[in-house]
Amino acid sequence: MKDRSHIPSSEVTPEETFRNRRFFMKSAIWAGSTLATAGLYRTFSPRPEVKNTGAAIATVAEPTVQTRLGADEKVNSFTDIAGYNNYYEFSTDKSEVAAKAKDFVTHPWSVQVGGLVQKPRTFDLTDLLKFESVERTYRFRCVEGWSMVIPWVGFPLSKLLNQVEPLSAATHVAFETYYDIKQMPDSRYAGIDLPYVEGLRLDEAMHPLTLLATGLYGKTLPNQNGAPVRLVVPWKYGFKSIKSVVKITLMDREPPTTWSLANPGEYGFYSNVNPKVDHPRWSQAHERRIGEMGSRPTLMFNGYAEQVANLYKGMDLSVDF
Ligand SMILES: Nc1nc2c(c(=O)[nH]1)N[C@H]1C(S)=C(S)[C@@H](COP(=O)(O)O)O[C@H]1N2
Ligand SMILES: [Mo]
Repeated sequence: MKDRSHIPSSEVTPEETFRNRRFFMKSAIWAGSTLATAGLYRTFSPRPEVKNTGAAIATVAEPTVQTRLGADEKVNSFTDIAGYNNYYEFSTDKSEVAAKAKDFVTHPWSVQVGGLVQKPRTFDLTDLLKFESVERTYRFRCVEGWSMVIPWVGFPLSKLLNQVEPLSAATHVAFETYYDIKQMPDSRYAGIDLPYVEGLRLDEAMHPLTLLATGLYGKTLPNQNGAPVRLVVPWKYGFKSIKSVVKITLMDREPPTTWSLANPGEYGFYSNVNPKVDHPRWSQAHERRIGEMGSRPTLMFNGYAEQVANLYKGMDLSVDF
């Protein structure tokens, strides 16, 4: 982490503490399938005590709730997560993104939220860090066929959307990534139109699993993972989880999305993880978990069917892919 001075110490968890915390998290399980329950996220393991080990560690505020939704699967290492990245603005080579994004300026930063809302508002980074932070360990499945398990830190997107009060006409949410060719010189080789844009239906955006992440592994989000704030939608292919967000716009129609603009036959708006709907050029039935040998079966909705399948009732997911 080059500079975390913009992150209040209350937001920073030392890795040491984080590792101890893993212990507690093991016992934390997804408490049920009914997401409508208010306060659901409070039913997990109690906040563990933070021991000051004497190192340069402030007594930090833990994310208030830790939830493991990667079942008992092994969490990927920080090195895996921060060293193997898709971020085409910086490089199309996964192993080069980290180095090329190293000096990306992520502060000051603001996210402009508008469109069909009662109270349009620009949130700067300090505003975003005021949302109560939670830690969520999610499976993450790239459309290319690899996956990881990632301990994100962030807050439900719904909390931000509720503050701007979507109008009843709003049905969708559009997202846009920061773009500056000077800071992202290799973006001229990206082969996609930039800025990178993504979108969700409003009910998907409001779903409690949908996060705005500001960290991972208890630390400030690395630039290569989409600092300072990125979307995480764990039941969809990774490209829906748009990085370094600067704009969120409520709309009354499906917004354009980068990969479906680039190749509509291969990438749809929904892009739900679905082992039964193959990519035109490869099967989606299995995936390679980074750090594992061989392959494992891909799960419907990436293993979150119980939580999200109801969003797609009545839809033909091979048509609305
Ligand atoms: N702005 C932007 N967001 C992006 C991408 C990108 O190239 N640009 N790549 C997507 C893809 S394909 C994946 S798999 C994930 C990768 O996230 P990670 O590097 O944190 O694992 O980010 C997604 N978000
Ligand atoms: Mo991806």
